[in-house]
Amino acid sequence: MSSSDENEQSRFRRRSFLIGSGAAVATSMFSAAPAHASAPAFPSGYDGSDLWLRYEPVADSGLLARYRAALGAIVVENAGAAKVHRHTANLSMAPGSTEHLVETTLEAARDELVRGLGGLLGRPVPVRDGFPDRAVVVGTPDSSPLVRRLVPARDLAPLGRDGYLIRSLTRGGHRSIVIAATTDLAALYGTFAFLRRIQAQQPVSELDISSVPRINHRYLNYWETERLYAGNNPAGTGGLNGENGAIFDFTATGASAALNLPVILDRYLVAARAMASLGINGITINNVNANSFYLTPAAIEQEAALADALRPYGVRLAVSINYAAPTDARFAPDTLTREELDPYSAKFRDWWTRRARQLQAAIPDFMGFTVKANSEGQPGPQDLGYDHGDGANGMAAAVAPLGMRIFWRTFVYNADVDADRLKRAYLEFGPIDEEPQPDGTTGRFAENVFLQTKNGPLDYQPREPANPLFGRMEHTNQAIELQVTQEYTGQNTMLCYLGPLWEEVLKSDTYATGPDGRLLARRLVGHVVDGSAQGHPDTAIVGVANFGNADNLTGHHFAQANLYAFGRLAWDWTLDARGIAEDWVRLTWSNRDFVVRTIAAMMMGSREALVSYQTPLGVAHQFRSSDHYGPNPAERLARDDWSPVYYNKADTAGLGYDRSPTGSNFVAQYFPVLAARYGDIDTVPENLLMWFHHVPWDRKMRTGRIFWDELVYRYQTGVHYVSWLRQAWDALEPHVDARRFAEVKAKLAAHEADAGSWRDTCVGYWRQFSGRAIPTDGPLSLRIVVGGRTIGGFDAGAASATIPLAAGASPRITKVVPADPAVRCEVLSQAAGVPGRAVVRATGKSSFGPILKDYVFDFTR
Ligand code: BDP
Repeated sequence: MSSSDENEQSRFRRRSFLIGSGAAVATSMFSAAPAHASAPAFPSGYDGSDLWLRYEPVADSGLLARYRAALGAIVVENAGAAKVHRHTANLSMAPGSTEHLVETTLEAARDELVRGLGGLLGRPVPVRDGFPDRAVVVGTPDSSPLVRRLVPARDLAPLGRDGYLIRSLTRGGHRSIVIAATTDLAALYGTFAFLRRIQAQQPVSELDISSVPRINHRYLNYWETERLYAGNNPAGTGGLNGENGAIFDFTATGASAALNLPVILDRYLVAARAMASLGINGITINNVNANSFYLTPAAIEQEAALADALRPYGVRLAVSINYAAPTDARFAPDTLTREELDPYSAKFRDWWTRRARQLQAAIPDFMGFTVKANSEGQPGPQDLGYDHGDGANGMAAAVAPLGMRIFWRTFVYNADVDADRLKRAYLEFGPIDEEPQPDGTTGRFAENVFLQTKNGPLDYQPREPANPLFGRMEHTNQAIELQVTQEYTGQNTMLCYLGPLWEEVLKSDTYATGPDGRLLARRLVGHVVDGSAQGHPDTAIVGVANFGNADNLTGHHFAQANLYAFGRLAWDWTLDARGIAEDWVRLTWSNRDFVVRTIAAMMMGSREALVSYQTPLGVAHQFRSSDHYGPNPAERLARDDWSPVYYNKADTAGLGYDRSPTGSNFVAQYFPVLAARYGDIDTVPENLLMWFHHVPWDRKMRTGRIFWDELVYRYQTGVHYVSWLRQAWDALEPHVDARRFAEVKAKLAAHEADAGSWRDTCVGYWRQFSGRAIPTDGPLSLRIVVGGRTIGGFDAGAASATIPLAAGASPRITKVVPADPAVRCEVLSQAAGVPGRAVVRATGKSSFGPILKDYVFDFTR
């Protein structure tokens, strides 16, 4: 490391030390960027298309030398031997592609090492036979005699099918690193984990790592037609050149017509590598409001080609289906009438068995079907008088002989069931789970049925309590469904890192009890999902994914972090969101401490800030119905339970939905400890207050403020955080490649404006009911002294404040006094005369991170 490099490093260390240390935070965040900043880690035009699989040379020369000394060769014995199934005879990449197809999983591992080590070490690392010194050896006891020799079988047994170990070994004077597993796929997982270490500049000596996923099925649900914020048309979800914005092309037209599957595009393989790097092992390729096109013979051929390309990476395919697909004319003459959709009938089951067989003939490892039935207008068994158990089991019976599964979604809310939408799913599914069976067992759902349940009881809101189904469905396999695509969390405009949201739900205590009525020892939502709470043998986690055909594949550079975090949590839900964020920053932006800490800090507060300026204190679903992006608390739709007013229940008494025992009594669906906690307005966590209670405007809150003031305070704080985000990002300019810097900067500007609109729209609407003035004692409120006069009471939501001055009075601000002494103030500019404008910056800290506001004062006579 050169001495100027060292200076750089220590300066960054000092600066980053300031982050997170009380009042100093603000200073470090808006101080000017270092004058002689070092080069960003990536080329200036880099578009983000490698996701976190970026292998730029290690910049730290000392570290680079150590890596080069330790990693001299790649040994993957018999890499080409275990060819995966290929259906499509002439499977090929589009002309001009840069990625390439592989035929085995070990080839994928080998090629990733060649690419990764070659890139990171800045010179090729050769692939060798035999056992050269300083080798990275990858394989299984079946594929590799060397691995068999180096790793005792008893060390591999606990890894199961998906776990891997990474070990430094010295044998016969040879130093090596062995990445071993019992399956080729797990060896590939280990390979990615090893590369991740080097990307994050961690040591590669004396390694003794093993890792086993906690959940068996780690899937994406890819919604090609809905809530896709990652298309290459930046104006929205759409595509360009005949593509629709989705990652997979099935029906592109015009300029892209020649690129439809079975042609394989680079981005499919980038996605496949990215999924494998996280251990994601399946993808349902179409939206849950399913188009039966995906079951037609022509589509199945295309799907088979896609499956062929993804198979070496261990990513299996599933399809979402429409329950009434058998009535679809596209299958004529093999169609059923509506009356024949009886889930117990042989006709119905045989129809699905035929479809599943066609799929399996082309895709031998096809996983099964995802089903949204009797939900939001989708057909289902209830149309014929059957329940969800009948429907799910009918389909399950049709595919069970083929080894497939049914993922039946619990996102149902039939208004006839109960007035409170949140109660409906459990009222429908709970009794089926509890039903005594003729054979003496309990629960009617078949073994190859997974109930797929959203994390919260409503619909992917920025904050929800955990769905009461977790823990309550003792007798049924249950998958948790998280939304990675940011439908309600800022879409492709707002920077919102969802790691903290998922960590919060996975680590929520269900207070579930066992048959003896005692609290279970392991009872977090994560334990329910990983099967350890209630002994479920099969387990699954599903992320509604955000891949699109934008250059960076996710629309917002920071949306990549959500896919990354989902994958890491799917593998190990006990990881913490901050650690995942830091890893991602190292892989995606830079290893410099200053950058890592600043970006991780930006990410960590971003979700809480979004809750704060969108739906603070538990007021849910205030999104305008047209796009679920902006606010519309006044909206009243034909369907009651789609309407913001149904959720906010604003009136002159207060705000929020009473689900306590004297209200809808939704709380009773939770286990007793939670039911009592949520049911009492004095014990419910304040961040869920309005989920469970209609809160009087003057209720005293824990801060001492009344509810109305606290509400407004929260909206202000959230917006102030976004203002801080912009400043924090600006300070990173010298360290971040130019194109991505500019793209994020532009998004943050829109983000700040839109956050302000959420605050203003909602506060303005609530005010009609509270009848109270907007409080001016926000978190960054201040007074200024001008010409000996002290002036205060500024509305933090206003763009500027106009201050009339007496004739001859100077507009000079001589003093700024923050209401909170911990807030730091700085006069950024004084007015040169009258009329004239001055700007004062206030910076402080909220419970979720730094906050900032630039007060603009217009002086007039
Ligand atoms: C809602 C989405 C809608 C989905 C639905 C679902 O707005 O596009 O179809 O969830 O999960 O949030 O079925």
